[in-house]
Amino acid sequence: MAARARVRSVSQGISLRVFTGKLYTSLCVSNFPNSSVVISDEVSSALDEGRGVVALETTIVVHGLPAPTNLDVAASCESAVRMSGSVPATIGVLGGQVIVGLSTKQLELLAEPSLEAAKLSARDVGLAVGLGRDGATTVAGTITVAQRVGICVMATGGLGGVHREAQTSFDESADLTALSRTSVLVVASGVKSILDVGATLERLDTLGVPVVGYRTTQFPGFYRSDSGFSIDWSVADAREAAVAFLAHRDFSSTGMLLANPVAAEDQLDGELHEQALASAFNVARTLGVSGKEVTPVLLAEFARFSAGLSVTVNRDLVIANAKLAGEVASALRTSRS
Ligand code: PSU
Ligand code: MN
Repeated sequence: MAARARVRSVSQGISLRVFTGKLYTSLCVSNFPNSSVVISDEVSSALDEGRGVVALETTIVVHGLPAPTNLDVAASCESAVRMSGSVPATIGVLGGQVIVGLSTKQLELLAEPSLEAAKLSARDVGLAVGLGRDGATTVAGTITVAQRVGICVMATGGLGGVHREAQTSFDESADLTALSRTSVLVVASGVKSILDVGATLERLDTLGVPVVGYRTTQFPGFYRSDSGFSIDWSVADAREAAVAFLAHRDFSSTGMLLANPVAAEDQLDGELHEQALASAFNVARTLGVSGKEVTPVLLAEFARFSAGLSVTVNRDLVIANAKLAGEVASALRTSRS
């Protein structure tokens, strides 16, 4: 206790000097006092009152969708959550502060290209805080922050996963491993169709993350309603999803993927999807991108090739996911009591 207290007071004015020897070890196990998570008043009172809260990510806004659609989609997702009776908590990092419940102005700032906000996965959030940076959080980054502040539902478009040719590139999104250790229910339209869907489902199995279809036993295909892969579980409504997640939490510390397919009438045409996919892979190969740039480059080429149709589908599905997440968050509240 005394050692901890001492470390805290010493590290108030932290300098590189403290990252040595014994002190370093103690610091690692103590709460870093300079760490900062700011929760907006609205989100904070919702959490206090036990209302439904839905975490929303910012990578899709900053790196996934083109301007000006990106900010419209973010606002529509927030409205969709509110219409479901829950409170949205859009998460990002500004000047080293993790903000849970970004205001419209803050989100605009984060999406400003000149800010060059980083793409923050789970492993990056602490570093962005420690080094005072700006960044948008991925699914992995967002659920890590969500769990830290007591939010257990999030919505996105498509989860990250195993990339095609991962056997040589080893490119597997940290969304998967983050979900395997973070007890958050993520609503998504499956995983992005740029990925190896079958391999991703196998990894989710290995990692102990349940995949539950919303009113379907076919795994959604992001821009398409059906990826062609079937899944074992499905729920009929938000209340069933909430009950299933609560029971899952009783036996496991992993998260859960609630897979919500885009409406059949809103999906991207099958042939156009195949052609856009081929073109996206070509562009990525020509540019020689790797790491965190792969997904944004593939999505951007999809948008260009389909003349914006993929963006419309992406918008429709992410808003529908935010709505469903809002319903689940509200149902969790009533199912608990
Ligand atoms: N869903 C979308 N568009 C996106 C993403 C999700 O409809 O851009 C983002 C999420 O932030 C997800 C990330 O975590 O893509 C995956 O990136 P990577 O493959 O580099 O892990
Ligand atoms: Mn990757």
